[in-house]
Amino acid sequence: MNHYQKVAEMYRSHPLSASLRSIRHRPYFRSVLYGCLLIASVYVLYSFVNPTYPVSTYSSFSRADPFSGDLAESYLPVDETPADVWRGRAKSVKLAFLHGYHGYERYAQPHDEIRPLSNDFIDNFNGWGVTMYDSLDTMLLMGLDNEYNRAMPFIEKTVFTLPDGEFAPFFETVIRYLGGLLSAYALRKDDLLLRRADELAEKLDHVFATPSGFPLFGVNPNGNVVGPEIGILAEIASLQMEYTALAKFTGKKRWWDRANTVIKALDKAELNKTGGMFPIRWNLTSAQPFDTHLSVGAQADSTHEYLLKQYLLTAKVDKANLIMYLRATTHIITELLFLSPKRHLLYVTDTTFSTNEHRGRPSHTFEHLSCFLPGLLALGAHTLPLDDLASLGIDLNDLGNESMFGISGEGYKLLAGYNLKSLHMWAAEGLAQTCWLSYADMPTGLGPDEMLMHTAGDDRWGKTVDGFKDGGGYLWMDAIEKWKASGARGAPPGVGDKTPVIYTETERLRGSGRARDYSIRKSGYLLRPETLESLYILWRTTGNNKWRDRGWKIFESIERHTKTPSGYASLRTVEVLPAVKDDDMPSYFFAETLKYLYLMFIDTDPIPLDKWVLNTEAHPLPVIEWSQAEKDTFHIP
Ligand code: DMJ
Repeated sequence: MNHYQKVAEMYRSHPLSASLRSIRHRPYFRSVLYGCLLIASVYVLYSFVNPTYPVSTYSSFSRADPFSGDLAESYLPVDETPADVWRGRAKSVKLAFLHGYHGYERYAQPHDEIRPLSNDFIDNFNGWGVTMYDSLDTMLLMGLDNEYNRAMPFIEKTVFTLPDGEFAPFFETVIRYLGGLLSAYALRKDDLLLRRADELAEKLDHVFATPSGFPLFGVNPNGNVVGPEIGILAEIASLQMEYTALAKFTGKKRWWDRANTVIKALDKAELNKTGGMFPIRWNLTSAQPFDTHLSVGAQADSTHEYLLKQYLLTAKVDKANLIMYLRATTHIITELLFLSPKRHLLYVTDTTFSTNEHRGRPSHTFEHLSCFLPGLLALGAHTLPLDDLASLGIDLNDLGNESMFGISGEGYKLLAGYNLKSLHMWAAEGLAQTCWLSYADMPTGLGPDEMLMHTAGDDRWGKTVDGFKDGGGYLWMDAIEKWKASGARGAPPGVGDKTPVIYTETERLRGSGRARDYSIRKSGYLLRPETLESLYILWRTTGNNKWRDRGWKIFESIERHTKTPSGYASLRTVEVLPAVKDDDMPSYFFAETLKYLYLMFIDTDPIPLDKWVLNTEAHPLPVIEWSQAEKDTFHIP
């Protein structure tokens, strides 16, 4: 008798097996046994078709009082991870940075980016060494002086020129190169960095040769420019922070004028057709919107981000940006946020208006790029007196306009009656939860680039149960009332922890399975930062360690599935194991992804959110207070 036969015999002769055998042979027990099996199979089948998920619990939600907006320490789970473990995690991130950056230095410097599978290089952002520029301030924050010192001679020698017929993409050049130089200058005060930043801005300056003062798409430092008359929102209006910081550091009025022209044009734009929010396409001659496509994702994201951040960067004196931020977020919250039908995932999508349609039509696309929004909303709730706008002389009622399409002005009135700070935090936590789940649902633990959310009718987060026109209450208004009445139990719709659903291989191949409430449109993971950015800000603003824990899980997945001998590689798909890599390591991986992870795990806060503001490429800039002399020179009221 071999080993397996012996084991089988042992089980056969076990008294329990014997009694089960005897039960199986008695007709009464046999029917009970088969009955139970039948019930169990029906239950399993039913759960597949109509799955239930644990209801969000209050304990997983970090705010106690929707009206005061105060953090309730007693509700925060205790961090069970010892401090030295967090320190070790921060060190692991630093080692990851070194691994990737040394790969770049060895195989690609001074070109733009390394190809981490072939160890080739690519010049996709002017060929001036974008990885170095984007990495400088992360090195300084991580205390990597050797790497910083090795980069400086290259920074000094870069020739900001391009062959005829080639153009620097203005937006990318500003957020990566200029932002990188200014941020490193703010941290290290090395004059070379500022000199190079100023010189680069000079080389790019022809790009502003439009009647509106909005920049064109691209510029050759020889003076030639390129780009259509219809520009893209994110590309024409994401320079305010960099040019304001440059003006402050150099004392040059021209740089402030560049920023201020854009701010003023945005402020004067006609937004009645889009509910007070900026659409994606703009006419660079008239400085007016060209379409009605509203989004916080690709081609739009950073402009919405810069409304709040420019206000914070300029020490909260520039009210125009604040008001534009309040308008944009009111429209986003009331019209662009949706709940999925089964898991009640809160997500943000884009909408388009057909002629004279009162309400935009949602695409239900949910982009990884949009996952910066929860962090932005949390940052706003943390830094603005949203629960007391009157203290700033602002009444939300006045911001709405009865003739607006998309939102009738009524939305503003409704929101004005409630605690805006809590609403923004709820939206932030619900959205961050969905962004995190898009990672946790995948076998790689990394999130896809784009999802198509399932819908069952009009699931706007802010929709009334009976329909807007019938004057019913908003869902969340209902939720607040119920919450108050119930003594604060249960999270608002879409907020709170949910269980991940990882598909089996059969479900993946079939393209459906247990309800996840979405299908995947673009399944790659491009080493993007947005979800980590929001986890970082939520952790800082709520103090709830669950966000930080999730950051660590994502880092573990990055290490496990994207690492190569010379760096880290984007994934072609997050849906299969072993993960399939792409020959690509974007510079923002060093500027943003690894920086947010590091800042999340260290036990100090070198760039507090009330003293530093991160540009859209995560380059921190210090809050700027204008002196009277600067106000006079720059004509700042
Ligand atoms: C970054 O370059 C910036 O954050 C930009 O604003 C959009 N997203 C990429 C990374 O995903």
